[in-house]
Amino acid sequence: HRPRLLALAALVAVAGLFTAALPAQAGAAETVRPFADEEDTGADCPVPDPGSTPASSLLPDPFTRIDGTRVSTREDWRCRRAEIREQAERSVYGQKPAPPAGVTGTVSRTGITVNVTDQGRSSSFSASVSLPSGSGPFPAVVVLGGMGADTATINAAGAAVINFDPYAVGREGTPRNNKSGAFYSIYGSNSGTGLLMAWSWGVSRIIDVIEQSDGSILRANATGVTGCSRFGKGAFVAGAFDERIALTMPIESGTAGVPIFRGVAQESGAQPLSSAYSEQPWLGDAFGSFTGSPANLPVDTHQIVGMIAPRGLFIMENPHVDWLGSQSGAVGALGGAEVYRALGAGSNISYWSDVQDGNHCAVRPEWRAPLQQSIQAFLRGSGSGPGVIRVSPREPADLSRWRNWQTPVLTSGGEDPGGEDPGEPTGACTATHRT
Ligand code: MCU
Repeated sequence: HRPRLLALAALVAVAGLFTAALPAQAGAAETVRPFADEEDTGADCPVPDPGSTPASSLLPDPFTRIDGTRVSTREDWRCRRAEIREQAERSVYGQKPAPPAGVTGTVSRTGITVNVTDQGRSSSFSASVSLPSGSGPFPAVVVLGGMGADTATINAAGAAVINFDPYAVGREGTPRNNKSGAFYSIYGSNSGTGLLMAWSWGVSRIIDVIEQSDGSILRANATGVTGCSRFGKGAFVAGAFDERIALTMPIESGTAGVPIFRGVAQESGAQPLSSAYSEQPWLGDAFGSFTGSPANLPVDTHQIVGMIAPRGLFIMENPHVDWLGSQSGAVGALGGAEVYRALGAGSNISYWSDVQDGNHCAVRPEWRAPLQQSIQAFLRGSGSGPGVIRVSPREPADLSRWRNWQTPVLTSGGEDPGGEDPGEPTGACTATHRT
């Protein structure tokens, strides 16, 4: 039986390589799917009532379920992710409603219109489109809020840019009990859901419209999302809460974005949790009871990174502005990268904070090549992602100081794991390349 076993092992290994590299749905045996057809593949998972979780100043173990057992296979991640999703909605961002009863709209070469009906109410918004040269159909990157995203490079890489104004679905400058925008017109101005989740809902509804279109202009199943600063927070949440998004690229997102909550609370100069909570209703109302005690949070942002795994993710941070908490950003990325490694998709996540220009939301030459490579790999199906963790020596990060759990070796379908070996944990790390 040995040669057959070897052949099988080789096949599994090759399949593993392909899934890590290709955004398209590969063979039936695949377990690592770089994106899904559904917004939430874990909607059917049983999620027990978490009750109250014990306080911990360290990062919660992403691999331990609410009932205390640990995940052991890659397939287990789908329902473990559903638990994290539920906890994150309850304590951090507020509820993202299930897909609405009705979504209609249009896709043209210059714009997208979206009409949503749910719970007997309706609202609409639109976004403009700028296509790359060529005939298409094209993959697309939803750019939240315009600033900081290198739209010229996105177009040059062959992807359309969808310019989405998040304020159309969730305005800033309102009190928490009188939120407004297309999301709140449907779900209520006193909804406890924060703006970041409302924005993420807007991105999901744009994807619904692309899916319904005839596919002649924009390809369904080839959508990315990006944005800088407050819109980096939004891009991060959008990618985490819609599994159809194949590539997530948050830029300089700061507190309420990628940086771990437990970290920004201690990082000198970083925006305090209470400040991010009160500056705008970005986070859900429920987060108000955690601003002074992040140790009580049942989740932290490394698990939100884990919700994106194994899909394409490129986290960009600026270590020159203390307010942005990039050290905590690196810990969020490194902690979440452990989920990618466990799923055999370690090269699908990249982190890059080693940049020269200190200006917040500058368009940076250092990010051009990895951005282009990410679009090629995750939206166009050619080659693999950059797979680089490049932490600025200005803001070195040490994951080991933040965790007391180890990353399990997850099995897949009863076979040997087909992807890459988890290898050594990434600890203190400056300018480490991983491929
Ligand atoms: C990094 O994102 C925010 C930050 O949280 C705010 O405190 C600051 O006012 O604005 C940043 C931003 O969105 O800059 C454009």
